[in-house]
Amino acid sequence: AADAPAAKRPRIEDMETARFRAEMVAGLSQPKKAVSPKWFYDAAGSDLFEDITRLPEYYPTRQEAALLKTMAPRLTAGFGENAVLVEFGSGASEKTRILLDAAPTLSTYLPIDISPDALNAAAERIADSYPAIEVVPVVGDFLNLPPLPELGRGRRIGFFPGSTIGNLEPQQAIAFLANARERLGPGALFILGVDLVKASDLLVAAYDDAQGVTAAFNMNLLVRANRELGADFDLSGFRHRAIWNADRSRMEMHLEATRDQTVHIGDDRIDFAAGETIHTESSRKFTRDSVASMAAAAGWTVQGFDVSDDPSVALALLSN
Ligand code: AVJ
Repeated sequence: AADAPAAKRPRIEDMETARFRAEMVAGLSQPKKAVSPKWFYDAAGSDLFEDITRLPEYYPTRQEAALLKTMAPRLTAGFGENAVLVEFGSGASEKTRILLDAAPTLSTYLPIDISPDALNAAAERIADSYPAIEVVPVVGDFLNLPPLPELGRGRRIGFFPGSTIGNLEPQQAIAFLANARERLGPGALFILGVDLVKASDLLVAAYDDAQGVTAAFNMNLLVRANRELGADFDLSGFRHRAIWNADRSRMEMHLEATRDQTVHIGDDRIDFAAGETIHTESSRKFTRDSVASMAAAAGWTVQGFDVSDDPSVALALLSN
């Protein structure tokens, strides 16, 4: 088959791409099409998310950074000697600096992220800025935690800022927190950032900004599928939607088909009816009570719960 046409040559896929393909095809073959938001974060998607965090409408990053700055001395007071900070979904590790600046007794920083590009760049920047801290980056999906290296003898502190926990279904979030508690071991602490329920117009604006950056972030899923999977999504056939689902207390992002169409992903054919959507992300919004019951179901106790100025976000300090 030396003269086989290029399109028929086998395509070599790494495991991550094979997983992306399997999840895209499975997710788009369901009656209600849905794909996990974790696939947003290729190099371009990670950059777009960084752009989102600087948008005037997207308050969570700014509000959380300000709150973290205020709270850092109190949060880090209980770390003790040789503490190990384990960050789940570390991205650019920007907020981490606020904690590191306030935690002189920290010995090790272990960032876990699904995007190797974002992870390595961030780990290098942190190692440069904090020469006394050992930086041990781990590539992986925090829902399917790789074994963590044996590290130090100090207390382990989980750090999960940015309301990323809001992306998880309620049962998934509890399972994640329980698993993290197990992995972090006795005496662990956990600093959890959550976005809080507020007026729906503020929430919708945060996920449907005037400059269209969030729309580009959402559409990047299709761009990535075209590039990595050889799919043939026509981007002009889809539009970004941001919807507040009050019953489930969550913002939803969808990609809505603007006309009937058929898309190919390799040998798989996916039919879309006009108006049909791919549900690409849920971002749950919490209350103090909903955080407390989620934490309790995972075996944690809420030791502190601090709320920012409006638009409000919160930092919960959990202990065993
Ligand atoms: C990084 C998951 C917390 O849900 O607000 C931003 C991602 N999606 N704009 C969020 C996101 C649309 C963000 N998280």
